[in-house]
Amino acid sequence: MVVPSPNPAIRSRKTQAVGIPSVDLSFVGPGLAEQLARACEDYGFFKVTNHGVPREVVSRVEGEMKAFFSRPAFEKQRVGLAFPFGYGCKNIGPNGDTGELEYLLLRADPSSVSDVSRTVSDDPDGFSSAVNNYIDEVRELVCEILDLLGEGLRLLDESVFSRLISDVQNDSLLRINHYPFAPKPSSHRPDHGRTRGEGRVGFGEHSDPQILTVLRSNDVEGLQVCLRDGLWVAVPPDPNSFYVLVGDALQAMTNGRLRSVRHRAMANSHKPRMSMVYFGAPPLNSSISPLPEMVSPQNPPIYRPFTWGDFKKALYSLRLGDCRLDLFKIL
Ligand code: GA4
Repeated sequence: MVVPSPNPAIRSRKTQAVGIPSVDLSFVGPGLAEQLARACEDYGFFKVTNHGVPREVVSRVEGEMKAFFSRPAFEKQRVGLAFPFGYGCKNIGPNGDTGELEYLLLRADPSSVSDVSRTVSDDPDGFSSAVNNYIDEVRELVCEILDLLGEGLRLLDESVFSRLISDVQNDSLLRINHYPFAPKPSSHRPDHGRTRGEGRVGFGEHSDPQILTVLRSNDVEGLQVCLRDGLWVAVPPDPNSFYVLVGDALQAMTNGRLRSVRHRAMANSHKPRMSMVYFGAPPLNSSISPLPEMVSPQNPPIYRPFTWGDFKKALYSLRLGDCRLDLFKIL
């Protein structure tokens, strides 16, 4: 299904049914790496099936998070308010962005998970092991995808992306978003926080700053992605699969050959939605610059080199929907 964009210029375009690419990781044979690289280039977004992450690992962490979000507000707030890590309700980031959601945002490392578990759960060891197992599995999945991408892009060093995520100092994050069901407002009320009568925005339009994002949601719709031609597409939920999104850092490293995908989440009016999002990020001191294979006299570097730490500083000074890579463009 294609959803009209809130941007009138885009809205007026003819919409058409668009399929979202799907990559079966159990496929053994030639062409898998190329198929995956093409999905990243053409869509910046794809679905992964037969990903190898055990169902029990997913359902355990999902159970822990359901229990967490069903606690009274004062108990959830014991984690500490998200500045940027901790429990957040409606406020996103430090610069005034808001959405119809509550969330838990954690560093994806065992010591941060264990700190949080002590305040959120009656069984901290159970909580920690559920979250850490999930993080280990999705990190492995991200590295497998990035190695295939390196192969599909025919890089000299195929592991150049995955090494950044498997580095012990990686700055990856885990975000669990809970979108409580938001009843449709009656038609005579003003259209606050909505995209022209299309429902309320759960999490506004943005791209992810990191290298690669892996997202899993329950069976409730809400995620929408913006394709290269400006069409917004509703992504059908599939709790048995993961969705993969290209981030800004990967766009910079591929000198714009891959582009980070803009996406948003709408609040569902019938059922609560929960998504678990792993953001694969490099260590803070890693240099992010266009790879030599992506640069030629015809394709001069678009971005000046920066460290992941520099980029983080920039993104926390901007709004959610801003195109932060523009700050690093060579003019
Ligand atoms: C968007 C992607 C991730 O959810 C996130 C977000 C972060 C936050 O919630 O703290 C930011 C946002 C995200 C980019 C701009 C800044 C920072 C909120 C915000 C307004 C965790 C991330 O890494 O960048």
